[in-house]
Amino acid sequence: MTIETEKRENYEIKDLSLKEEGLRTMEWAASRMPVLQLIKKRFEDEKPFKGVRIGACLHVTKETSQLCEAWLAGGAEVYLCASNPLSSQDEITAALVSKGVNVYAWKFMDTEGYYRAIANVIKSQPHITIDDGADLVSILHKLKRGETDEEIEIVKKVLGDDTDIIDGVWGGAEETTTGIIRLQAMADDGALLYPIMATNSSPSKNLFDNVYGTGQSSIDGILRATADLIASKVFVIAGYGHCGKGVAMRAKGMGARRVIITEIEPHAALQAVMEGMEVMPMIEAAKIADIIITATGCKDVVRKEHFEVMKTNCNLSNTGHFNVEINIPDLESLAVDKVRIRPFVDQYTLKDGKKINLLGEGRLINLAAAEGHSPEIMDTSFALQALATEYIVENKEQLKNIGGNVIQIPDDIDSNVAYLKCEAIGINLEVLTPEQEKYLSSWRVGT
Ligand code: RBV
Repeated sequence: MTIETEKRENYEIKDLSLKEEGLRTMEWAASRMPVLQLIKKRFEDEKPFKGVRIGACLHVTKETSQLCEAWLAGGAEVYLCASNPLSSQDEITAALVSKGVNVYAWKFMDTEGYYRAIANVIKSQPHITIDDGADLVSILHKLKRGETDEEIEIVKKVLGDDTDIIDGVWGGAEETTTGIIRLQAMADDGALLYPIMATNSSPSKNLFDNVYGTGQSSIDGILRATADLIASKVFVIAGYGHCGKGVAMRAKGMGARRVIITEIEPHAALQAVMEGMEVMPMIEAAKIADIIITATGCKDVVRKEHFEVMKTNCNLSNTGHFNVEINIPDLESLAVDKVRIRPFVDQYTLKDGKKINLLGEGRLINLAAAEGHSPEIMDTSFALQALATEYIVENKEQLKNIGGNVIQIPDDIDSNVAYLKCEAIGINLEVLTPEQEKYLSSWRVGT
């Protein structure tokens, strides 16, 4: 089904009249994102983005609206498209248009709409790209390489022959693990054409956003989709990276009877066991699961052989960036019937009458059925993104020499974000005495 949109040169969104609701929600988010507000205030005074065009492909949420406001305060022209077809909040898109952001995003975009939106951001000839999953970077590079596929065909309908835009880009930043993996693979192949700051690799991002953000918002997504009880259930999590750890911790806290992890990596598997969880292959876990959630960044984690052994009424979801972790074509091929039971639940009936519930079309459940991570978490993630953007402007000449590499946000920027967050939420730290500093820095001082 194609959603009807409202279109102008500077936006394509669902409904401009949702603006007031969006503005109220933006205020709600602002009051929970103190670090970003501090940065916004400084940007307002210093105007680091005067004359700078920022092209961003992010989940268009109330939290992202605050990052956009910080960029606007700094004098930027901002072009924003969705990084997932299901994650945009339509009231926020309307409010952002009223603030002067060029927005191309709506909830339930189809493939055509999704790539048309990316094309509109590319058309602005951004100096800086901000990605969540690397779709914007990927399309820019495909255009440069002169490749054609279904996505590029859609993009070209917007751009015409004017496709050589990448040369004007100074640098970019990437929000998520999956994006970093894609970009690092490009860099290793010599295919990446400009430097990208790995926001996701900063401790102030992945120690909090990926663990506690994903932990809470994924459970929130499952609950909003199903309203099922978690206590007493067998809860299976594929992957025990930062995201899997967060989900497992919260599933345990909600009273799941068994929390089971599937892993390919021995350290992660051992960590899970030490935390009191079970570890087993998916083919075993699938037989007993009430709820399965994938958090691996890999494809086909749940596939035909697993659907075949599942219990009836198993709830299946994904919190990884792309909808490839659950093999949906396999599920479709086994099913004799499919019914949308609730807004984010598709119930598949298999030949033997067994029911399998796919949540949020296998797209990241926290953003499809819920609202993504809470503002308190995105405060630090987007503070880093704001500062990464400023870093790119300040260092654009040096970045030319770095070329197509994935680079870290400098440590001092990262720790400053963490210090500011502590201050904002009233956490007082110890301070080293001069003797302690000396002790820690000198190898001459004995034990
Ligand atoms: N994420 N954004 C939000 N509320 O805007 N919630 C989650 C939001 C990001 C998060 O940083 C993660 O790395 C990425 O979405 C996964 O696509």
